[in-house]
Amino acid sequence: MYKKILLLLAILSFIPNIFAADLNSKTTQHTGLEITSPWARPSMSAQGNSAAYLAIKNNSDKDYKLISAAATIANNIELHNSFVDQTGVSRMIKIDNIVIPAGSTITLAPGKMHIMLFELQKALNVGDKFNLQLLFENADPQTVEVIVKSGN
Ligand SMILES: [Cu+2]
Repeated sequence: MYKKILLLLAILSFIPNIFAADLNSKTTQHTGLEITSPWARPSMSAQGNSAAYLAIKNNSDKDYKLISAAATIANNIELHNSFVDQTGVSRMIKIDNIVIPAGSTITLAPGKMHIMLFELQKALNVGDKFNLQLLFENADPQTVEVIVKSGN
């Protein structure tokens, strides 16, 4: 009986580690920035473009500003916002930064703000992963692993 309980406790003590590994999210304790669910669209070809999406949660009482992103898989990366023009055509525009206000979450998503990946070094296929570094004006850079998938 005791052996069974001990075994159960041993198994339970592993569970939080398993979940932590699966969460695919990163928190920097001292800044309180938490980046979740980074993903990118597949590209049509190498030299093509893609866009990366993720959510940034600011658990702190201070505003943070995302100023750029970097990845070895793309020669040129810009922060973009999407909008629909007067004729109903979807367009996107380069933006200088993305503010993540204290205590709130900013979600980069299709049709909204995104991280534009220009001039890819290699084609991005569903299931591929790459590292993306996020650079903040007032916080340490954070690197997240982005998974390539199709979706909205
Ligand atoms: Cu764009």
